[in-house]
Amino acid sequence: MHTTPAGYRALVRRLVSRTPVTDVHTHLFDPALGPLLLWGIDELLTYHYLAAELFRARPDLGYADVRAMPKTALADLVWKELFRLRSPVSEACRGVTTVLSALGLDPDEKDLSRYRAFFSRLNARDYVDRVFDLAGVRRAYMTNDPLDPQEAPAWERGFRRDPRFPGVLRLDSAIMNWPAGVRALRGKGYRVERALSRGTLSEIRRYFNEWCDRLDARYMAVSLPPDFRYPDPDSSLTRLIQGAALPVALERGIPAAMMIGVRKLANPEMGLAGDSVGRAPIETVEALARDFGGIKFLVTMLSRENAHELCVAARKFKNIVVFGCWWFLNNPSLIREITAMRLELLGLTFVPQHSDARVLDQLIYKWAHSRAILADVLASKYGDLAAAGRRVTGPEIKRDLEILLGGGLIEGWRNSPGGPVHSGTE
Ligand code: FIX
Ligand code: ZN
Repeated sequence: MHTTPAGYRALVRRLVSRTPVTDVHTHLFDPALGPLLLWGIDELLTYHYLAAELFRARPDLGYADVRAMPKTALADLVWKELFRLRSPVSEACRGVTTVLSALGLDPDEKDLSRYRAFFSRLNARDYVDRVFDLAGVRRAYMTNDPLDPQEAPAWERGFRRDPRFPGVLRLDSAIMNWPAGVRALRGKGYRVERALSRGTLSEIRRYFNEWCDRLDARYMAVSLPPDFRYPDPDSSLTRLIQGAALPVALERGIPAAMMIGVRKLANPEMGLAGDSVGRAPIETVEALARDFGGIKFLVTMLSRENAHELCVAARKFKNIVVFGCWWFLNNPSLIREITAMRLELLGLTFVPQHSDARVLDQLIYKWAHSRAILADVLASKYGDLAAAGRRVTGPEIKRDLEILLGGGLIEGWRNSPGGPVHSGTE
């Protein structure tokens, strides 16, 4: 009978492994979007997490030299430096090892030739089925940017959707560093000016609405720097969020996702790998939740300290849904700490993890690793409950896991039109 943490651990691990996951934030794409969906050994090894670790191992390498390398040459170098000359103990390295083993490959080949031969025999659509099955993923929300010239044409032509890839409208390219987005928005036919007039805010709302329709967007998302403030009448970003993004989220009844604490290009030489972290004032999150009570805010924060403060904010505001252990927090030691903290402060009312996968195969490791930790932490909580005289049964655990992993906290919630809405328009 599982009445101790150890007793529960085997049961919970088994049930977690069988619970299909809704992955609420990835950079994966519907296979119909062709080359945008990255997969295979060379993409795995040139993931920006591993690029950053390559420079740690080989500080003599020039940033520009590495940027100029062909993808296969870079993958060969990463494999040699991080997997052959050193044990692949980092989370990103261990992840590749987990993927290779899950695919039935020897994860300790001396070079990439056998892996490349294996992947050369696969096609994207079949491989999506195989990875989703191995990872136990039911749906993987995309990150869609209509202002990305590589992505927009397929959406404008239209294509048959794979329901496993729900759309998400990403706002960064339109509203960050205003007026940087003006040219791209005008190029899409939106009559926006540099000044954030009523007319420009109205056109940006039209852009959001038209593309939420086209994407069937389940939510809108933006990543925000640690110095983002609300209220802040002097900030274009704040005015764009307040006057365009949030009114559209409210009228459409979809959540607004805020991913807070990223300092873009702290080292510009490293591109995607050059972003860093900063602690943000939790007061900003609380003020938005308070002033836009009819909107559900999906929030994840990048700094470890903010992870605790966000749990407290979520206790104060029912329209905050905390999700994932984002990016630099997506490491076993921190996932364990943050998940325990969330269960203790929020019960089952949070989304424990998202993969942030950029390469399809990563779903396998990101979910295998996170499932194991979630199971252990939950088992210890069920053991604590048993010690308090309350045994939790298998069916109850299955129910709890569906709540945590099934996506219900994101989907199926219509913003209640109630609550004060400061539209923010002039
Ligand atoms: O803003 C985001 O969606 C971040 O997750 C990415 O920009 C980041 O590069 C990433 O993939 C982290 O895991
Ligand atoms: Zn992301």
